[in-house]
Amino acid sequence: MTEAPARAVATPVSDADPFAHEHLLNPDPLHQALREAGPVVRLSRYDVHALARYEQVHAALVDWQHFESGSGVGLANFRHEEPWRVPSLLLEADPPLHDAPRRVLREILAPPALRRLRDTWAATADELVDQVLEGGPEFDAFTALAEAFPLRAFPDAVGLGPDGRENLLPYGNMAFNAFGPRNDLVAADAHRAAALGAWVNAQCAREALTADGFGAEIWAAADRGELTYVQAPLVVRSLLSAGVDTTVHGLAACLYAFATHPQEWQRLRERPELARVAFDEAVRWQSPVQTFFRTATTDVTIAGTTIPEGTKILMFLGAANRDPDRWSEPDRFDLTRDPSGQVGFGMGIHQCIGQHVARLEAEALLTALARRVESFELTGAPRRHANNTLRAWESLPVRVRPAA
Ligand code: 4MI
Repeated sequence: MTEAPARAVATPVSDADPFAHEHLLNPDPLHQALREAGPVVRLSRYDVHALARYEQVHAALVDWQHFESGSGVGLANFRHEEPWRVPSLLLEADPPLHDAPRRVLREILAPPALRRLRDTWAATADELVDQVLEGGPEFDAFTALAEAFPLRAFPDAVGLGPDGRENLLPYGNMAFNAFGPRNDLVAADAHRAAALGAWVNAQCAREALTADGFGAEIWAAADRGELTYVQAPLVVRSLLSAGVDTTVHGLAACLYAFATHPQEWQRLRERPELARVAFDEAVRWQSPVQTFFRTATTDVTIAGTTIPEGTKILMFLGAANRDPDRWSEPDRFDLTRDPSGQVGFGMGIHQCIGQHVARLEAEALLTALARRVESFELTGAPRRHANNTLRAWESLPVRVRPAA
């Protein structure tokens, strides 16, 4: 950290690259440094301002009038740069354009609408956990559970056809990399970007979707005039972009948390109704979505630093979720705390619309595990996967002691 020349306020400057592998794989030291540097930090590498404290991240998230999403929520500024795909009608839009797609999807993904999935997903989770445990007490909890469960549950709920589902995770990985700079991670997927994009877009067509899933409900909303027929496939695309990798890494965060906090696992086994709180606390503690950008709609002054109109602001959700000014013992995964207010799902008009789906998946998987697994522990070092936005995993080797 170095000091900028004294002006109204000396805004701290950092030349750190938050998208370097070092920080993506182990973000906590940089997060602490940025929080301690000040309420606003200029990142000289990218010529953007950054917020890492809870107070400022929260304030920016709820102030969509000054911090817009329509110019993109990644580093690329859609005012000057061509987006890599047609912008999302939800994520990369502001009121009033954002409102109709949001309203439609909110209804479709609201808790009452998800009730029909509860028993199905409980059975899917029981079956998966039985299968995994039949293979012996040692396995990779990331691939065998955190990846496998959402892939068994979510695509069917959307109404995807059987073919090509192996493209979902690579597409998500690519989409979340695309919010960052055009670094090595983006380059690594460049050769398949067109093919993955074409597959996903093809799945958004009405004909590609079953008659009984979220996808069909989006098209039905278009029939009722709540969306246009041009908007409908893009709203389906949002489900496919946001609905898989986020949940996979959120569940992985839970499994990692319990593998390293055996007392918390005992607490969950005694009170399985804590599964949902456990998921929210894991989302706070790990923040599967680490960062998003906004763009200043006017010159905005935060704590004495003026952010110029039209420039990007990087919000560190993961840093805000561990800000010691907001959370006591923030680095502890703790089922007795109240994690509500965490910003891992965002806050305000863009707050995650799929969070009830994710929580239901977590509830199904954790409850199934709590019945069958007395304890579990890591058998080796977990491996992270570098992604420009996600706090992602590659491997979580565990050994379990099955319940009697
Ligand atoms: C918060 S993650 C996410 C949300 C929405 C979309 C993608 C990612 C989208 O494409 O609408």
